[in-house]
Amino acid sequence: MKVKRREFIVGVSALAGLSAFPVAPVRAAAAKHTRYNVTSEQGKAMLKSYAVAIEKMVNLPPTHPHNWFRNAFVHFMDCPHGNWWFYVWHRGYVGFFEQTVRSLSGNPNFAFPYWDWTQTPEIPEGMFDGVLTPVDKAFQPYTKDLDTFTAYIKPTMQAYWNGLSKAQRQQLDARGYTDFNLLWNDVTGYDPSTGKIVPGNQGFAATERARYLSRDNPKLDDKTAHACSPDVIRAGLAPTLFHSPDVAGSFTSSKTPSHNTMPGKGTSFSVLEGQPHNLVHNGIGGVGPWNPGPYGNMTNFLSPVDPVFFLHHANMDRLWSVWEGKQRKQGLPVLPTDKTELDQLVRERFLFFVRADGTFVTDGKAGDYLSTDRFEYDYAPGFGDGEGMQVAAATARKPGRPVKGTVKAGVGSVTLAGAPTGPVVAAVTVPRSADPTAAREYDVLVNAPAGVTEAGADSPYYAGTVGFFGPAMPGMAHDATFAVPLPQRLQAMTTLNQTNKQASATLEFRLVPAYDKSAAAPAVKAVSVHTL
Ligand SMILES: [Cu+2]
Repeated sequence: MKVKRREFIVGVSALAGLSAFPVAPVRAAAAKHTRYNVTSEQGKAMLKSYAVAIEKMVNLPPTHPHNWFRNAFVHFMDCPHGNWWFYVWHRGYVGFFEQTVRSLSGNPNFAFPYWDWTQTPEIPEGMFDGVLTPVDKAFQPYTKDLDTFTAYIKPTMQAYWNGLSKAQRQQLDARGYTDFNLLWNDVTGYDPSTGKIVPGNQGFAATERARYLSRDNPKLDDKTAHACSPDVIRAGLAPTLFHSPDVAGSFTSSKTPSHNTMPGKGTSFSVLEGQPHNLVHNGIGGVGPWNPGPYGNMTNFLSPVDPVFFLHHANMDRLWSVWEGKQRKQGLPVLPTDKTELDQLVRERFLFFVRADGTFVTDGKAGDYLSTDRFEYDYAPGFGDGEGMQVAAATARKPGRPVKGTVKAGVGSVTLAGAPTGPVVAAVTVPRSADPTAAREYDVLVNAPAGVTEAGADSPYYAGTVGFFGPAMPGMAHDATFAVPLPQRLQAMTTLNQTNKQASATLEFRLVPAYDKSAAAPAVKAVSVHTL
C-alpha cells in the first residue's frame, strides 16, 4: 500500500513560544490511515465498509448515540457555518464519526474516501447503492413521512435535551434555540410568527425526496460545477492568511462571537465555504428544481442523514490540508499569528461530539482538532496538490489591497486599474430577506446590459452564484458577504486584461435570482474587489 508521507505537527498547547509559525513541522512519519479519492479502487472498497456501518446505525434504537439520525442531530445542533470554526469543527465531527464507522464496519483500516468534485463534478457512482443513498428503502421505516419521523425520534431528542449541561444550553441559546420547540421547528419548518410551515426550512426530508440528484441524473448543475472548477478552487486556496477581515483574502469565513453564530448575521463566506461547499449542499438537495422545498437532506442542517455529506466534507477538509501545505512551502503561518486571536480560535468549546465507544465529548475545544494527527489520517493526492507551485507563484507576490466600490440603486461598481496579476476575487454583500420563503441563491452578474435578467454558467456576464446553506431565520433580515472569484471568461476581465498600466475599467455588479425569474432582484449592499 502506498502511503503518502506527511509532516507530523505538534499540538497547539506546545506552541506558546512560537508566533511566526504557530504549527511547525517537527518530524516526518506516515499517517496510520489514508483517505483515498472515492473514484480509486481503495476508495470504492471503503464504501463497502461504510455501508455496513450505516446499516447498523440506521437500525440502532434512537436512544443510542450512534443511531444514524442522532448522529445527524449533532450537526443540526452544533455545526458552524459562515465562520472561521467551519473547518476545525467539521474535522472533529467527521473524525470521530470515521472512528465509529471503523469500529462498526469491522474494517480496522477504514478511512473516509473523499469526493473531489473538481475532478468529478457528479455524485460518485457507488453513492447510489443501497444505504449509501438516503432514498433507500432501509430508511423508509423511519423517514417515510414527518409524522413517522416525529413519533420515532422526537421523544428521545426531548429527553436528550432535558439532560444537557448548562454550557451546552448556553451554546444552543446562541443559535436561537432557547427551548426545545424552537429547535424542533427547524426539523418541521414551522414558523411560529405565521403559524405556517415554510417547506424550504424543513430539515426533515421524506425518504423518496431525501436526495434530488439520482443515478439517472447524477451531475452537479452547471453553476455548481463552476463553483467547483479549478479556477475557483485556486482562488480559494490563494489567500495567505487563515483569517482576514477582507473575506476575499481570507482562507476562512468571518470571525464571529461563537461557532454557533448563525449565517446571515453580518457573516461572510470565504471562497471555498461559500462557493463549492454551499452550492454542492444545495444542488444535491434540489435548490432550484425543487423550489420552494421541501428539499433533500443536503440542503438543511440534517444534511448528514445523506451519506454523501461525509465524502463532501472529507474533500473540504482535504482542501484545508492542501492550503496548509501551500502555506508551509512558502514559509507562511497556517494559523493566526496574533496570540489573542489564536486563543480566541482554539479555546472555543465543542461540546456535542460522540466517540466511537458511544460516550460524549463534553469537554472538547477547537484546539483539539487543528491537526489531522488527532485522528491519524492523511490524504491521497487530489485536485490542488499538483497546483502547489502554481499557487505559490501566484501568491509569492504581495497581494494588493482590496479596492472598495460604491453602490447606487442596487448596483455595485468598482474601478480597477491595469491588467490583474493574480486571481481577482470580489466580496459582494447580499441581503438575506426577512421573508423566509425568499430565494436562497442569487447569480452575480458583472457588466451585464440592462435588459439581461439571467445568465448561464458560460455567459460573459456570469461571475458566480451565491447561496445560503441552511434555513432562513423567520422575521430576521440579515446581510451576508460572499467572496466570488471573477472568471477569466467574463467580458469585464477580458477588457481588464487588455488594458495597459495606465488604463482602468469599471466593473458593475448586479444580483438576479438564480431560479425564480419572477422573484425580485435584491440590491447589492456593498462590493469590493481584491487581486490576490
Ligand atoms: Cu457542509
